This record gives sequence, structure tokens and C-alpha cells, in this order.
Amino acid sequence: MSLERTYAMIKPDAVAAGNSGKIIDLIEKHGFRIVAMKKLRITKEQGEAFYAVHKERPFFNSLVTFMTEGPIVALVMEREDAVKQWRDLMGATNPANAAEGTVRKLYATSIERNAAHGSDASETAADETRFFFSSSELL
Ligand code: 3AN
Repeated sequence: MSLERTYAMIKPDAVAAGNSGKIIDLIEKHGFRIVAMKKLRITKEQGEAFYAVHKERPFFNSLVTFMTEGPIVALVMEREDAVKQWRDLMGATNPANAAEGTVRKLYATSIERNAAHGSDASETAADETRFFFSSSELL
């Protein structure tokens, strides 16, 4: 299988709790190459645009408020089967259902404050990457 890229975020809860380094360590230990990485604070407008697919969901406003409450770490990462491998390493959306050893089992505190984001498909990963990074930042 060929190399694939995915887009990841370490969410404000995990950054504030001082867990970003541990999550980056897990990412590298699982064979991902970090292509790009930066710490930033998402604006309300960016949050609404990024999560536009969830606009009609009851948790939309709360999700945008959470994602803008403090800095995140945005990453582009590469390995074989990257989209699925990162989603497996993150674990289930609800940490109550997340497998042992996953990022969300280790560091999430609720279905909303769930420590990490991962693209759901290669095409989404490309869109989400463009949202946060210019091509010259992909190394
Ligand atoms: P995932 O991040 O596992 O792909 P999505 O895309 O269904 O899950 O949800 C995006 C984000 O919305 C989640 N990471 C979580 O922060 C939030 N979220 C999802 N479902 C709920 C829910 N039922 N209540 C509150 N927040 C939710």
C-alpha cells in the first residue's frame, strides 16, 4: 500500500492539560512521519467553517465554543493507510467506548472534549490540510 496523509488536531482540552507531547510521541511511535505541525488558536469563523458539516447538530455551537477556547496543535501526518491508522489510534468518538491505549481512552474526558481530531477520508484530509497549511509548510 502507498503512503497516505491525514490531518489531525490535538484539541484544546488535551493541549491545556499538557498532553500534546505525549500524543505526538504516540503518533511517532505508531510510524507516522510528521509532515507539518503548528500550534494555533482557531477563530470562531474558522471553527464554524471547519465543522460546517455538523451545522444542524444540537452540539454544533458548543463544539465551536470548545474548539476555540484555547490553542490546538494541527498536524499533517503520513504513513501507509494513514486515515484509518490515525482513527484507530484515536479510538471511538465517545471515550467511554474507546479501546485501551487509544488517545481518547487515555486523554479524553467526554464525547465533546475528546482530545483529538482525525480526518474521515483522504479527500477530507486534503481539504482540512489546505484549511490550515500552505503547500510550502508541508515538508
Ligand atoms: P469524530 O471526531 O470521531 O470523527 P464526529 O465527526 O462525529 O466524530 O464529531 C466531530 C466532533 O464533534 C467530535 N470529535 C466531538 O468533539 C463532537 N461531537 C460528536 N458527537 C457529539 C455529541 N453527541 N455531543 C457533543 N459533541 C459531539
